[in-house]
Amino acid sequence: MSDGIIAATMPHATTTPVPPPPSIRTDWTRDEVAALIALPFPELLFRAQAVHREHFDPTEMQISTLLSIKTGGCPEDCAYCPQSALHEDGGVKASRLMAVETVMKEARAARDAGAARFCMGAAWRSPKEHDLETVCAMVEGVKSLGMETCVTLGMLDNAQAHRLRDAGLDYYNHNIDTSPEYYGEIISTRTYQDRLDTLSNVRDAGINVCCGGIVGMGEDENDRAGLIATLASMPRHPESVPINMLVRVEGTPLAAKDTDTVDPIEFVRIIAAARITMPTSRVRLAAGREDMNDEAQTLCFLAGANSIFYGEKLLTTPNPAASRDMRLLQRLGMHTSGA
Ligand code: SAM
Ligand code: DTB
Ligand code: SF4
Repeated sequence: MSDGIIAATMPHATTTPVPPPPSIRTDWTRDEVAALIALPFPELLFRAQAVHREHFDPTEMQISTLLSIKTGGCPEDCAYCPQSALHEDGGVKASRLMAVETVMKEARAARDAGAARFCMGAAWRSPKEHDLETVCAMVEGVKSLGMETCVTLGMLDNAQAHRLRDAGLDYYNHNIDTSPEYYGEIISTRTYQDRLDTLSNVRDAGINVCCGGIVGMGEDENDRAGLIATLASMPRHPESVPINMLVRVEGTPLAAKDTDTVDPIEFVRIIAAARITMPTSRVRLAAGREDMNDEAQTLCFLAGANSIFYGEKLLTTPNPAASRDMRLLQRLGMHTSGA
């Protein structure tokens, strides 16, 4: 009996692992990534652009719009996040899960403004039964508008991942945030392994993985190389890799911590390393663009970032106005894409 026949007769046949194409390496070491990041800048950018052009049109930008469908009051203690209920200085006000119709209205507006993907985020440790039901209805509704869907709801078990897959979910976002060593400085209420387990449940259910991290939390160069090496040595690379620059939000522990802001050139180096090591992934220049000038963002695009969050708000913090982004893409002779 062939493998195909065995897989077809098994429940959850989608769990059969699909190996990466032979040209895609999944064995990147931290030292190799650190060496890439440290290359002379012209050399690094040349390599990143060469890899980018092998797999993508370098003039094309994927755009996704975010919506916080359930804001604040989160029981996790992520030190960067304004939505944690555990930060003493409060943060954002907690709200209940939005109604499906409200989400649809926002999704329609995002579609009409040109977004191809709609990403819905909830400040949960993991979704509760009846909430997951509602999120599945949101996914079905947004898909019916012709958009790609992404949700980020915290930890998922295997059955929850399959329910979202059955609702037609395209992407699940769950970030590893930083290196395994630095992680404990940032979050204590869930482990790195918890995150990897959720990612493997998402992957096994056949949902595309969106997974990245944050730069600027006080981590060192070794941690940044560790973040990229961890992503690039996953058995299958995440299809989307958001690289966030920390947004310092008043009331969060990281806003109070005396850490240096990241040199924009150093940030571009991380983007380039992500592009070189994960050639077929969408590398997203995610949070932090509001504080970046057009020239720094342009360098990120030249280093291989080919996705952005689009619309004036991320989840709770500001993002550049759509008109500013469109003007920048026009100045660069770039255009937006579907997926
Ligand atoms: N609660 C869910 C979870 O953490 O899995 C989903 C939402 S959470 C806000 C999604 C991601 O946004 C985090 O993993 C983190 O990487 C990023 N993020 C949150 N706050 C941020 C900030 N202040 N600056 C940069 N990135 C941030
Ligand atoms: C990701 O990596 N970044 C997005 C999305 N995935 C969910 C979230 C950024 C949040 C920035 C802080 C805020 O707006 O609350
Ligand atoms: Fe909660 Fe997600 Fe914020 Fe962490 S990042 S506190 S899990 S909303």
